[in-house]
Amino acid sequence: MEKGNVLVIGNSGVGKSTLINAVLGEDVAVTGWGTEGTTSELKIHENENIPFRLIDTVGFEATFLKDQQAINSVKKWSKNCAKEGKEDHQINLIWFCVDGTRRKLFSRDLQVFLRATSMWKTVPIIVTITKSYSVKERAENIEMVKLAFTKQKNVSRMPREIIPVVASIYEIDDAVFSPPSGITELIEKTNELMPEGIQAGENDLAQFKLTRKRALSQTVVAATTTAGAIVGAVPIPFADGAILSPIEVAMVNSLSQIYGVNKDEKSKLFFTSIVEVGTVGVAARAAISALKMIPGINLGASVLNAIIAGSIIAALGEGSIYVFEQIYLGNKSIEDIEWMKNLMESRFSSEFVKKVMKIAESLTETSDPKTIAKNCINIFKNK
Ligand SMILES: Nc1nc2c(ncn2[C@@H]2O[C@H](COP(=O)(O)OP(=O)(O)OP(=O)(O)O)[C@@H](O)[C@H]2O)c(=O)[nH]1
Ligand SMILES: [Mg+2]
Repeated sequence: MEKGNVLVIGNSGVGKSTLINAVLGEDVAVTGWGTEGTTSELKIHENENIPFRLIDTVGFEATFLKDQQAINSVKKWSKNCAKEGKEDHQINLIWFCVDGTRRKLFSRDLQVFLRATSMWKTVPIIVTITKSYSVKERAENIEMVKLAFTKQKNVSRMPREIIPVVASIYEIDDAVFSPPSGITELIEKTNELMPEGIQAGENDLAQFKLTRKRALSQTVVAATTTAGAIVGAVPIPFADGAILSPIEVAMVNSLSQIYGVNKDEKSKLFFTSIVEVGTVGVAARAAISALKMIPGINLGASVLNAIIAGSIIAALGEGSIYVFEQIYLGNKSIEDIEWMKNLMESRFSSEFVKKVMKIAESLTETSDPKTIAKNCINIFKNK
């Protein structure tokens, strides 16, 4: 069976490492007070008795800078996991440790926690209230945690369980002590939620990758649109739409690489067709003549050409992002050329002309290519 990963996270000194040792039944994680016993880097612990791995993290501190370091270390680890071939290092469950003796879950702690784990949007959360020595206070502490989470309103981040624990015996004096408790319950609940956590971890990772790919792609489209607007602003008759095609080919190639769609013998036709749609004089000509017909628009040839060039590239780029995304997700393949052509052509239809006119209306005779490109990108961006 697949071994899931549990991220153990919370403020410094709450007892994360002590809890990990208690669950694994051996002293593997460094614990203690002060800098001596502090966990200074992310560490994975496991043994054959427990069907999941435990990831000990750097604790959050009361200062902004230290928090930032702790947040970044979790984020960096998560991002590393997103790299190809490391998918089994995803996070499947989170234990958010809250100190039961502190009796206050500051909303700040919760914000820091949510930020550090923001990549794992649907992974189940178990809140463990550590150092729950006082049996009397346990119910109150659970309420406190519930309330703080309810206030942040994000339903998918609500904890699935809130479990008070004592990880190791706590002696009040020679006769009075608080025995370990909650550990077996924590293990049981973790096992129970793990199948769902494995699914959620996969989904969150896939979603994260998709969001990253799209963001990266949009920077490529933005840069290419700017380049296109600059080239377009050079006063040459635009009918020579071919002038843009090297830039467009480069853009489409970069986008396909981001989505891992290879350019080979098999996909040749797909690639040539995608650029053809973008370089078609049809769309450009339609747009030019439409623009010339609007009364009151008098932008001059170079601004007009820059608008057309920027619009064609932005529309082609965003259309390509959508197309490659569908292929990456497995919904379509490079054999679906007709689908791609229809989709791209629809992006260059009357909608296109309307958008170009909207851009033209927001600009003036003296607008520079960068401003023009920015307007084009905003209008054509996939929502
Ligand atoms: N007796 C007792 N002591 C505990 C318990 N949990 C934590 N402690 C003590 O609290 C101190 C801090 O615990 P750690 O487990 O090192 O805390 P941590 O969250 O890993 O701290 P950082 O690594 O700095 O983030 C240690 O001295 C532990 O012995 C518990 O259940 N019982
Ligand atoms: Mg520690």
